[in-house]
Parts: sequence; structure tokens; C-alpha cells
Amino acid sequence: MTAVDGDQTTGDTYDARALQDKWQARWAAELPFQADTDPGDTRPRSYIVDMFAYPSGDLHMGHAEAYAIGDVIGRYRFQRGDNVLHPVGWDSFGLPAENAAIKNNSHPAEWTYANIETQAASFRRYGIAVDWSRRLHTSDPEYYKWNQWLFTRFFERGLAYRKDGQVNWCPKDQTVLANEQVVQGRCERCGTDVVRRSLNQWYFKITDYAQRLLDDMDQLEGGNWPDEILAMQRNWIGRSTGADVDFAIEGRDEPVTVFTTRPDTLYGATFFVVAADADLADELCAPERREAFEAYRSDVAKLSDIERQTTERPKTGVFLGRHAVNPVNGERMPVWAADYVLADYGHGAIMAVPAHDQRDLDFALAFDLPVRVVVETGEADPAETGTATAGEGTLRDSGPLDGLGKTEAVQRIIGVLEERGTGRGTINYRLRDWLLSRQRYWGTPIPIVHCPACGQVPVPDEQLPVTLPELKGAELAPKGVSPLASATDWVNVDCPACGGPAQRDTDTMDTFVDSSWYFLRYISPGLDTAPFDTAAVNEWGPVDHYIGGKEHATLHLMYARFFTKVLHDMGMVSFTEPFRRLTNQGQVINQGRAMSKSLGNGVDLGREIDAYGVDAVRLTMLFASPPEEDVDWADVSVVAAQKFLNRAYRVMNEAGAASKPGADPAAGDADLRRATHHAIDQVTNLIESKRFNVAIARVMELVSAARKAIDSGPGAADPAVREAAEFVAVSLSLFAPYVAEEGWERLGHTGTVAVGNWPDADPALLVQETVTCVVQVQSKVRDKLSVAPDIDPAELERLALASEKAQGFIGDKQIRKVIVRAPKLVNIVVG
Ligand code: ANZ
Ligand code: ZN
Repeated sequence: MTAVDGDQTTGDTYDARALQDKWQARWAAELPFQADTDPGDTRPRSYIVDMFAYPSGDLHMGHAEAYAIGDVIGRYRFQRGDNVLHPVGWDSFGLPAENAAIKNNSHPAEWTYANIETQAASFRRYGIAVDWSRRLHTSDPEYYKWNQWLFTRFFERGLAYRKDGQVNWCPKDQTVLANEQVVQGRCERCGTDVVRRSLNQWYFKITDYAQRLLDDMDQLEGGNWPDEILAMQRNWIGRSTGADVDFAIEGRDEPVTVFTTRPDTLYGATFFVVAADADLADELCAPERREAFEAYRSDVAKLSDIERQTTERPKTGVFLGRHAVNPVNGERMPVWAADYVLADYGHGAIMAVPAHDQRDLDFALAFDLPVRVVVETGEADPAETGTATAGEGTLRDSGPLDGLGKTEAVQRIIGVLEERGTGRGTINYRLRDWLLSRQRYWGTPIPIVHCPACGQVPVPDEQLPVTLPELKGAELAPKGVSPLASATDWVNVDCPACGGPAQRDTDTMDTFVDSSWYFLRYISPGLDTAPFDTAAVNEWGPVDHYIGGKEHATLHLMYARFFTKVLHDMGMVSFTEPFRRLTNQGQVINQGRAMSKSLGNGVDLGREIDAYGVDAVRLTMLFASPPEEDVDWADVSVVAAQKFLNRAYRVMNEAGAASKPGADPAAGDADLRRATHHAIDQVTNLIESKRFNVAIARVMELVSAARKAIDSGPGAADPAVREAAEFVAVSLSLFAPYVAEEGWERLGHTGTVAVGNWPDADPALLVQETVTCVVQVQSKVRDKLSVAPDIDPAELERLALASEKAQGFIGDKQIRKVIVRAPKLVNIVVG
């Protein structure tokens, strides 16, 4: 057998480092985890994908947890004999890698590729069963060429466009961000408060897909995706049904439209509010109110989005000196500007119904505006209580709506508005288009040329990729405009359409573009005629199981779903959802807190592995809690995991020394066989229901049962001991692959344990064994019962007393005492 220099493995304990070296080399030579792309391979296909890593440093405890979980899922499919595709890659473009490079005074390319090599080595050592031949890096021109190709297709379909608008700007990272990258008003990457800027940027038209993003969630329900993620996506898309209502504005030709979810309350509108930062507010402001308005607007500009949206803050606003006209009753309503109305939701203006909307009521009470109840709900007067009444009720003071309930009133008023042409029923979504351009170096150049004569001209496909210009040192620094703009030789090109002088777009794509389709590229790596092979993708896809963090709930997962739908519409994939099942791993924390440099509670993965070995670290992660829950490293014992693995190793080693593969287990010890088959049955079910921690506990019990059989039962040579030890090796291959391989080899097998070895439990051995219990009355045997060996004494007493035969001897005598010796005897004493 292949031995490694200095291997300290003995019959009693294994040498983790030596086993790691030995089996890594074997896997690298024998490639047991390569997917078979031959269409003639008729095995069921399983496509398992882990969210790929940013190469911003070496792998850490969080990666270790996520990849251990994904690997159990992948390795189980290998064991079941599937044709498994479990790939690996790096999300190597983008801010995280670039920021880390700048901090380390390094060029993003050098830094990124050096980190990828470090991480890849760690990945191999960690023993993840992946197909290395499909490895990809999104910062390779071979990859990002296809980002550009796809961008061009989106552009042709009107799904990529440029517009002016208020955007989120991170002052630290010096770039715009998508709404999805603003978490509680802060930059998702660096935590800096995001500010608003007015800029011209590129967007993907994800809003065209809002309804389909909602509808297709029915494919993900029923436990396929965590309910929590589905709820977050639903909220993010934020579908509201209601009406658009057009209000004439005195002195303005065009009416202003508002979106309302409560058109039934139209007669209760008493004023009109425009978002203070919307262009409309500026336009509507009367000359005599200009000074007050501008002062207010500059106050609003200083507020962060978080501050603006807190409900506790007193309402602020300013009257614009204009009036709007209610389309149903002709009433004049003052127009105000306020910050509680958002510029980029609905139409950036509202009709205020203070009696039935709390925000409007707070505003009305602050500025002494009228409150008019139009829905009688039986609750107290909002003007007095300060609490708006939002419940069901009957309409009043509302002309043709009087006496109607809410639903009927909504229908009726929409009918009236549509008839008069002053409104219409509509659906509104909170989802905004995806802002994808970034003013940073380390990303995919946007393949557009701006020509004074032709406008936006896509770079022809045959000229792709547009590679990043070579910049160095200070040229790379973020400076508010894209660093690419300083590469003038690169920027100035001939227009692909007219040949005249033109300029390249200098922004780069958000890294989330790269990750929106990488799981398709894995299927046909290296293909240079298309981003992926449609036939192969349709055979493997969609991803059967996707594993990664829930921080991507509304980011990556939303974008990948959008891309898949567009690709579906382009005829490039047959499915409409990218990920059939989704598992979000919990975090590895320490002492109840997330690990962080400032708290000084970080745990170094490399050091843990050096101290205890990969297997013990993986087993610890998986045994500590169910996959979705956090693991607190202060509460676990890696030493205990290591001790258990040594116990398992000894059982495999001793069974292997005492018997040869192929012995007929039927001749073995019946009790141990039953224990083994129960373990097979339970571990199988537990793995399929993702309860890995409980599955490990079952394997631990089986190891103890085998130990007992060796020491004080039939002995190590019994075929049942071998059967148990073999299942220990097979099941451990999911959690602790090195010990499992070594144990399997010591059991006398050649080749890897990891593929196609999962056994089926023998149903005959799962049937509960029964024992005979005698029922005595006055110490004479009167009945026999067949009961489970572990029957509860109280239950046994109940059964004995219920026995008809025993009853016959008890008659009407009084029962004085019942002696229960479970499971074999019950004696009923009467007198
Ligand atoms: C009148 C009304 C009366 C409203 C009532 C509610 C209750 P969702 O459900 O989130 O879609 N609204 C519309 N555009 C807004 C904006 N740009 N900024 C802030 N608020 C805005 O919310 C829709 C409701 O939020 C709309 O219905 C509007 O207030 C307000 F008893 O119109 B409602
Ligand atoms: Zn041109």
C-alpha cells in the first residue's frame, strides 16, 4: 500500500496529516469525482453546486462550514451511484478582491490569482469531492467574454439600458451600488453610510420579470427553498394592487398621477404630497415658497435613507403654494413636499388620506390639516386618538361609494375612474431595475462604444472579449469616475458602426453579473463558441441542490433567477428556475458572536486543521448542529470528534485484520446485524432530510455496538462485525473522508470507498424483535404476551391486566399488588 513518509498511523490511532497527503494524492491520480458527460451514461444525474468563493484571503471557518455541508450532499449522491457534477470555481472579479488587493498594496490580478491558488490548495486539503476539470475564475477573459456577449444580447432585447437617476453611492468604495447592495442604508461591502447621487448608469430591466419572479416561486415552495428566503424575495419584489389616480394640478397642463392601494378612500383625501427630492417638487413649487422649499430640500439631502424611513421621527414638510384637484369631487387640496414620500416608489407623489393612513395622519396632525373619516370601522375618531383606522368597514361621505364594503368600493371607484379616464386599476412593484455599472477597475468592461453619430453601439461579438486595460499603482485607485477612463489608448476607438472616432464605455459590471450564470458555465467549461452548451445544460440543469449563505437572499439569488428567465426566453435553457433546492448553512460563531478582528474572537481554520486534522474539523462542524443553524466554536469539542474517529478507525482496522471482504453476513451475530441495518435505514433517512448531526450520532452508536461485539460478543472475526465496520466506513465517507478511505482500505478493499457503496437496509432485519412475557395470577402462569424487548413497564402492566385469560382468574377479587419485571414477567397478586 502507498505509505507516506513519516506516517505515524498505527493500529490504534491514525495520523491525520499523513492520511490527508496519501488520499489527496490518490484522488488526484484516480479522479473518482469526475462527472461523466457522455450522453450514453444512463445513471441518474445530480448537479450539486456550492456558492463559489471570493478570493479575498484564504478559506476561513465560514467556508469550511458551507463546503462541509455541500460535500455531504454531493458525496451522498456519489455513494448512491449517481453521475454527479459537483464543480468548483472562484468569483474572482469585484469589490471584495479589489479592496483586499488595494489594502495589501498589490495589483488586483496578482492578488486575486495568488489567493485562488492558496484557496485551491486549502480546498484540496479539505477533501471536498469536486470535479477539478471544470474549475473556473470569473476574472479570466475566457469567462468574462461571455458576460459581455450576454450583456450584448440583453442590450439587443432592451433589457440593458442607460438612464439618469438618483442612485446609491458609497463614498468609501467610490462607486454606485444596486439597491440590493444597500443593507439598512449602508454599503453591503464596507458598511459606510450610502448617499444619494444623480448619475447616468446602466441597468438591467429586472422589473419586466417581477411577476414571473413571483409566480415561479411555486416551483421553490414545499420545502425546496427555505420559507424565509422565499418570504424575503416576495417582500423585495413587493407587489401591491391598487389604482393609479390622475390629479389635475392648478396651473399645470399635465395631471400628476399617484399610486394608491386604497382607492376606496379617495373621498377622504385632504392633501397631496410630493417627494421632496423628486424633480416634480421642484417644478411644482410656487415662487413665493421657493426659499422655504430649498431650505427644506437641502435638510432632506443630509439625511440617510435609514433616518428618512424611521417612523418615530416627527413628520417634516413644506407647503408648495399649489393645489391639486380631486378627480371625483373637484375638491382643492394643498400640495406639500415631504420626505416620508419616496421619489422612487410608485410615482413619487401621493394623495394623503389621514383618517386611514398613519403616516398621513401624523403629518396632518403636525401641520393642522383636515382629517376626514370615509370608512366607518367602529373605531374611535383618528383625529382625536392619533391612530388611523385601517380596518374593514362601510364607506360614508363618499358619494356613489356610500354603504359599500371595502372590496366593492375599490372595484366601484376603479370603474368610475376608468370610465372618466382619470385613473385605472394597476399593480405596483417595489422591485427596481438592477443597476449594474460600477466605477471600479476590477470587473468586466461594458462592451459598448459611445459614438457621437451612432449613439450606443455594442462591440461586435467577434471582437469580444474587450479585455481590461493594463493599469498600475495609483491609476487603479477608485476616484469617483472609473479608473478605466484614464487609459486613453484603450478608450479611444473607431465606432464599430460608422468607423468614426468614438469612445469605449469606461464602467465595469457589478460582480453579481458574473455570478448570475456561472453554474451554467461549469457544464461546458472551455467552450469557445457560446457561454454554455444548451443541450448539455438542459441535461444537467437546473442545479439539483444549491448550498450557500442567506446573505444572498435578495442579491445573487434574485439576479440568478432573473438571468435564468431571460436565458429561457432566449431559448438557451429549457428551465425557468436555476436552483431546485436551496440550503443555507448557519454561521460559525465564537462565544455567541460573529467572529471578527475587532472582537479578537476569530478562529483560524488552518490552525484547527493542523491541530486536529481535516476529518475532525469537518465532523465537528457537522455534528454540532443541523446545517441551517449556527455553530458556536466555544461550545464544540474537536478533541471529542477526533477521539470518536479514532474509535471508528480501530473498529475498521480490527475487523479488517480479522476477516476478508465478501464474508456472508447472514452467518453473523443477529443482534449486531439488526443494529447495523437500523443504522443504515436511519442514516439514509436522516441524510435525505438534511439532519446530518443526528445521522452522525447514529454512526457513533453503531461504532459502540461493533466495539461491544468485538470485546464481549462474538469477536472481531464475526461477519456481522465486518458488516458494521463497512457501513461505518461508507457513512463516514460523507463526513470524514480520509479516515473513511483508510478504514476501507484496512478492511481489505481496493479503490475509493466514496463512490457507489451505499447499502440498502434489509427489511427483514428492521422488523422489531419480540420477547415472550408470562402473565401470572398468584404466581401461576395464566397467559403469554408477545412484546417489544424495550417495552415500558407501565405499558406492560396495562397489557397484563387487560389479558382476558388473566381476568378470568382474577374474577371479582381485589388486586393487591402487581409485580412487573419488564419485559419477561408480570405477577398479579389478588386477595
Ligand atoms: C392612499 C392611502 C390611503 C394609502 C390609505 C394607504 C392607506 P404599498 O402597500 O407599500 O405599495 N405611497 C404611494 N407611493 C408612495 C411613495 N412614493 N412614498 C411613500 N408612500 C407612498 O404602499 C402603497 C401606499 O403607500 C399607497 O396607498 C400610498 O398611500 C403610499 F388608507 O394611498 B396610499
Ligand atoms: Zn458611429
